Amino acid sequence: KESGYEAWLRYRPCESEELLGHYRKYFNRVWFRQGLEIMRTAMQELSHGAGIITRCTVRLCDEGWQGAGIAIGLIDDFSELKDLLGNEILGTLPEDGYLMRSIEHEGLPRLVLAARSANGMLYAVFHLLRLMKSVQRLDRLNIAEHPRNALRMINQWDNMDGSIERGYAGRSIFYRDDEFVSDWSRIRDYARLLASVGINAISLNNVNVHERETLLITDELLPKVAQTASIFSAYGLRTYLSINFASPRQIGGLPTADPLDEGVRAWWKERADAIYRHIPDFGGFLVKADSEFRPGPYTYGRNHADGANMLADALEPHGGLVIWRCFVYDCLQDWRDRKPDRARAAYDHYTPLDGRFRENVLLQIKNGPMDFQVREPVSPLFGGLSKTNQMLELQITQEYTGQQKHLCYLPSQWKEIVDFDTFALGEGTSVAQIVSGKAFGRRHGGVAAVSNIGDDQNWTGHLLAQANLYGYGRLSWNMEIGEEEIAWEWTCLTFGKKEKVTDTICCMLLDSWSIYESYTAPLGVGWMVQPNHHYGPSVDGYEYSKWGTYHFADCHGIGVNRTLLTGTGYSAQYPSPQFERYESLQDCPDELLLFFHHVPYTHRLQSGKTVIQHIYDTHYEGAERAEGLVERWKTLEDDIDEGRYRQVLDRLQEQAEHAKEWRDVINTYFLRKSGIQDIHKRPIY
Ligand code: GCW
Repeated sequence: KESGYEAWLRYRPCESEELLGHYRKYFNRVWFRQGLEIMRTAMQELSHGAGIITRCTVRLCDEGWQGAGIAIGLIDDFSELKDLLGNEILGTLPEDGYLMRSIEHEGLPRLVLAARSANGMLYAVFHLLRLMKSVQRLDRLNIAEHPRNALRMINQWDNMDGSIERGYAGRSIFYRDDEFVSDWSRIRDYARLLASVGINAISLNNVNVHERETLLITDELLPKVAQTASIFSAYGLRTYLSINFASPRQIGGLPTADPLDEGVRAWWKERADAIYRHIPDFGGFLVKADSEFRPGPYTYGRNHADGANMLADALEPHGGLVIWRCFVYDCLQDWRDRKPDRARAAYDHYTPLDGRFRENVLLQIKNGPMDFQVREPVSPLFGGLSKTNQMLELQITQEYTGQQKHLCYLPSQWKEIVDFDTFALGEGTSVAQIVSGKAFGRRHGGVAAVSNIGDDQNWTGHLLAQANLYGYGRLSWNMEIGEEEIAWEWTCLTFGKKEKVTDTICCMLLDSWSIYESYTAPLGVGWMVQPNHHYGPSVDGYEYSKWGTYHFADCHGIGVNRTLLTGTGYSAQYPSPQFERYESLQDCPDELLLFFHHVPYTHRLQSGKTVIQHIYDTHYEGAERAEGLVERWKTLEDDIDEGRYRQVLDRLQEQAEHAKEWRDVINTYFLRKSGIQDIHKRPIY
């Protein structure tokens, strides 16, 4: 039975005889120049994938370039490429970019793949394999590609005991019982998946760094870290570690972790030197400090620039980076006190420090001001900072979006985020342009996302959640790719090109975020989940807690007043005209209304419906549409292998049941609070 383990790297022999003949002409000979280890990886991947597709052994050779075939090489050590493609075009190729071009040579078909770096070569090879898997011909290719973001990173939230914080697909593939695993093959397969979509960095442990993981930077554990890092290096990924800011005290025997203390600074320098002795291409540190009870510079009366710069100075001689998270807020609030607003926190903490971070520091900013809810506005820190390197943080793991039991295709959400116009430099300053570093001419930039994989046979628990990992990679490469295109690519690579299958699955994916949103927390207000594990409905689950996560529903109305005029003033963290749009009750988009405004249940939305009727309608429709996903999937029973068909069916059925629970809990709550009946008189329990 198929398990889904191969994910989108599932190669099968080409079924069309004609195309098979076409491909074989090319793969009869592949010329390449041996180079770095990544080059060898690229050639292995090519031989493996193309070997299966063409049912032939791929013939690799490094000289005697004649006849039909494929030529692969780095621009600088394959001089023939220059004659073929011209110096001009090669000269403008950015780092990690590549060209793929079909040419005819004395009437014989040839394909040339040229890259500036070994990473670029690997990406070119995976691109070529993608084309072949989606049964495209190779005789009219003229492709020039390059990544728009320099850092394309994955954050593992794995703990060494084998658990994964917010993991929904089994246990860690990296650790078990406080040790590294002994079978590395799964890690290698993970590296393949990541590299195939252009990911080039990975942090290996949870940002909440517990006792055991604090030791990852010690001589005891560094050899194992290095072994893991070498697997990723072969696929062009640099390894990062999450560190504990209190390490000098906790494991270094120092009395303090004050970032301005000379002893502390020397301690980190010494550790950085040791790390680079073990891992010459080590990426750097990822840091969660002064957040949710993690230690940080505030303990010593220092600010976050002091903390980040101290680590940056230790890494700088080795070319390492500090990635400092901006998820910093007061998590000991009193719900009675309406003055503090968690949504304001990141902006309030970090804009005063703009320009005070070292060149090798990046601030990693969650997409929204709260915490990966199904709907949030874009964090106003994007645009609020102009003199600091920034990175966007997304969550692939579905903490608040159905925990990989519900289908929720996240590229739909991410596209809205990266396309959002911050107006920071006037109209047309998108989040994508800011995080790439382009808008403000920053040296470093990029995107990171919390992984959704574990040791479940199909990696992601819900097989269709693989599309989120794939989609993240593709978007981190180029944020201009559309979510439809990504859905189509992924479906085609995973399930084959049959139109009925691709059409059905793509539409399911593309509808799924809106479906999930419609039966969960309404109109951007967020939360309403069960505390701690965050699965399933509990409208007041976070209402009277200390976390700063309130909807303020009472018998009159609901929503958080974040206006400048009468509320917390959060809206003023956005420049014009976004500020005015959110501030105004009339102009605020419906989907974010309750994030910005507290309104009576009878308030009329732009859609023409009242808030209360909107809640009822979307929850009935949402549960019905979830049921519809099951029906749509069932039409594919004869088109998909049983193993994968069943897995998905089970999850979709569970989702449909659970969506009804969401519907009922929410509708009942608001009927009781508001006393207003559903105009359609549907049953409310
Ligand atoms: O949303 C919260 C999660 C925590 C997580 C934290 C963070 C890693 O519930 O589990 O901790 O965000 O992003 O630091």
